[in-house]
Amino acid sequence: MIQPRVKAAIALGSNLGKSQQILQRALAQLSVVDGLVLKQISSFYHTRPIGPPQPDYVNACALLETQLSPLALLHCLQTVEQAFDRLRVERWGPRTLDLDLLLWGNQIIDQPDLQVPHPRMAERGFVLVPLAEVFAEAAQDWRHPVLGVAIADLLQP
Ligand code: ROI
Repeated sequence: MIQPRVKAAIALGSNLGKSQQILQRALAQLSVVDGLVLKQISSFYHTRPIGPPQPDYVNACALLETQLSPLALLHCLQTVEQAFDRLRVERWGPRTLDLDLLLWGNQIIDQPDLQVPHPRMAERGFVLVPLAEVFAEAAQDWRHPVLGVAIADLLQP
């Protein structure tokens, strides 16, 4: 059965290894996944770490159209993370590659292994700034399904 295409948004982050290259290669891997089309990629942002002291991050966001279910998309993101030997020593510590599913259409999902919208996205500048960039280009009408506001408005003080 052909599934309809749903808009989804992901966040990318890295602060171990050649972070910029890692994000570029992760995006290249995602671009060849069946049932997934990369529609928009933000600029890469150098950001100060939130959490324990560690190297600065490179962060970005991407808008996708996907025929994958939320869980299938999550597994796909995890597979790409593993391909980069995702190394994460501690929960809030440095990592080679972090791929987070932020939004999947307007769905609200609250399962032990998957929460969408991502529960901490609205308070993280390193997510909201790149996300607002891709939304301004391609998804102005899309609102945070829980908070009911446009992504750009989450950035307001
Ligand atoms: N800090 C920044 N700047 N960027 C991240 O991607 C990031 N990811 C994390 C924590 C440790 C919360 N801090 C971060 O998981």
